[in-house]
Amino acid sequence: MSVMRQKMADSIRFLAADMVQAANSGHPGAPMGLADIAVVLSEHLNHNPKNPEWLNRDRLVFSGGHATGLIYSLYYLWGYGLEIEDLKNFRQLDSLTPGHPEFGHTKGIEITTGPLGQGVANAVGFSMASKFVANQVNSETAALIDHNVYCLCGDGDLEEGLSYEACSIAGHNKLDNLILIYDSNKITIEGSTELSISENIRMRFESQGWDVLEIDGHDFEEIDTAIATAKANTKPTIIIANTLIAKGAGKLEGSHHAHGAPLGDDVIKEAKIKAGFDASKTFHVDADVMARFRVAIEEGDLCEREWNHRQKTLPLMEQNEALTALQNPDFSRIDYPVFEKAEATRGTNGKIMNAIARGIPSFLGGSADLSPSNKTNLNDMGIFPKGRNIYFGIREHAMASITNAMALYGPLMPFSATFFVFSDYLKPAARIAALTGIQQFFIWTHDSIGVGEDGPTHQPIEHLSQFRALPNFYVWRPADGAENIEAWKTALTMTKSPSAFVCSRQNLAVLPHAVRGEASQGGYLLSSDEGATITLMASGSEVALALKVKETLNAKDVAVNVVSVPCYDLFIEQDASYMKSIIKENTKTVAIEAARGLEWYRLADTVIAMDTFGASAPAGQLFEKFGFSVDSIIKKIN
Ligand SMILES: Cc1ncc(C[n+]2csc(CCOP(=O)(O)OP(=O)(O)O)c2C)c(N)n1
Repeated sequence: MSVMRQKMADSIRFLAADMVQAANSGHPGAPMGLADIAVVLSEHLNHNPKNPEWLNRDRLVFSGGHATGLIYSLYYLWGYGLEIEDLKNFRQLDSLTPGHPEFGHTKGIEITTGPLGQGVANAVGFSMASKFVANQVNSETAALIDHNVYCLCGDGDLEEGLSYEACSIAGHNKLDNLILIYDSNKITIEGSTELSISENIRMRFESQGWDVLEIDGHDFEEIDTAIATAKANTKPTIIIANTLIAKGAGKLEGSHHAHGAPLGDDVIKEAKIKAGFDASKTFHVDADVMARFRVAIEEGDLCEREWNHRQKTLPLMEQNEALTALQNPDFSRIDYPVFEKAEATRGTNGKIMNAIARGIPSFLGGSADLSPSNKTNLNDMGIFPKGRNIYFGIREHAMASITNAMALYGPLMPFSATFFVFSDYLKPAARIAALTGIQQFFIWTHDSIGVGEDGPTHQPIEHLSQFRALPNFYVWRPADGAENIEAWKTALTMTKSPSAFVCSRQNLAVLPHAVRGEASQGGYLLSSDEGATITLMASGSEVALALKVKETLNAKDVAVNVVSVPCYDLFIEQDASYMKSIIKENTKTVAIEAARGLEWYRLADTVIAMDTFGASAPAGQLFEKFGFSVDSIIKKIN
């Protein structure tokens, strides 16, 4: 048995080494160090290479996304459809094997990783998603959802602050199906981890409520026993696997020089000879090794068929209905509120979210300890894992990485919430959501200097520009409740994009319009005059201000159009004829926004925006001070 396992592990090692050598770029060290673990993990993993979307599969996250030599070798060997040619094209243009694993690009990849630490939080998210769905669909006697979540991580992942946040949440929630395998090779790019970290990982995880196992990560029996123990555990488990980076790579074994550079032909040849492989062959896998790995296809098919059978048995009928309801959100069941009086958009947004939650059983989420301010509590919906309100604690980065994974889990529509200014703390996860095309909803309230007395630390200035610069990310800043509803209606249909709802702390007047479908195009003509010479564009709280400016100018016989732009990103995607119908030619274009505003120069001649940080004072005084008053704006237009 162990002779075969050794041959399988060495086959992975040399595929990875050959890939990096051929590409003349990549990371051979981690794949070679993890190869033994990967072989044993293959024996435990329940998955179906022919149906990577099977709901009850074990989830496998590679938090060290740089280990693509290992990842693609495994998906090739397991039979996910990658061919040897794809491995030869590693890191090349348009290949199926890019530098870091990309969800939706290569079959089997559960989530895009590369920014260290995020994968650990994603694994926590997959586990949390499974716990919620299991609570909805399992009964005491029958389980539809009973899979495990595995995550491979390295020193870098555990040095990242994000892993502390995420593992703390995992321990607190007793995520017993979560198994973190820590590739403890004590090497990062710059050298030994002794240079930068000296804490006791065992004690750290124990204090976070985890079970800790420690093994020799090159001993097949120890790996096997540890994984079996972890599967049976009632807590999340970390397996500290002591390994050698680039195991089997001769003089480079254990060296940080093997982390991220080709090993060199000579080293690879010597290593192959030492392992009893034919050194003249590259990208080669013996038939017996291939056959052993490809067992995954038959076993996976059997697993899924057994599960399908389970699903059809009588005691599960009710659970099946619950699962079907989660999987098929019916948006016609949402009874949207009507807003008739001035209200902060954080308030209207909270009411809309509650309406959505009442109609859509898969809608769930939480805030980083700000739900009373964000207005995101889902009333009468209970607390996670049974209910739909998740208490993330003050852990924004983990929160958004967790909701990324929850969204990819399958049947769930998650949201996460915080103050807009603290979106900084979760930006890396928002970026992955946009890059990957994950539909999750970011609720970001307290959207401008309108925050008032809390002062400049709490007043977002550059954030709208930052998130509008992110491709495939849609930032909504509604001007009132009706626009807020349009924003949600549009965002719910955008299943391949994250959407953010940037909402005011302060009350905003109801605009003089009925619910306007045009908001779904990002921007629309809210109020227009025959022969207008000026077009005012604004979002959120500045729309009402623009209307007041128009009123004053109208009194001076100046004709003005006001364009409300609840979603700048969508607006600039509209075709030229739509844009021309909204921003009339030969009008002086002016954008008004209590934010940095740099992106408005694409649409406007004059931009009235924030050039500095805000200040601590009542919001009304701040709008005056920073030039967001009718008089000040009219002066700037002239
Ligand atoms: C957030 C983040 N910072 C920096 C990097 C660059 N980086 C990639 S791998 C790595 C070292 C990781 O060390 P370890 O996890 O021990 O991996 P190993 O050396 O075992 O391959 C660094 C700093 C990154 N990918 N993500």
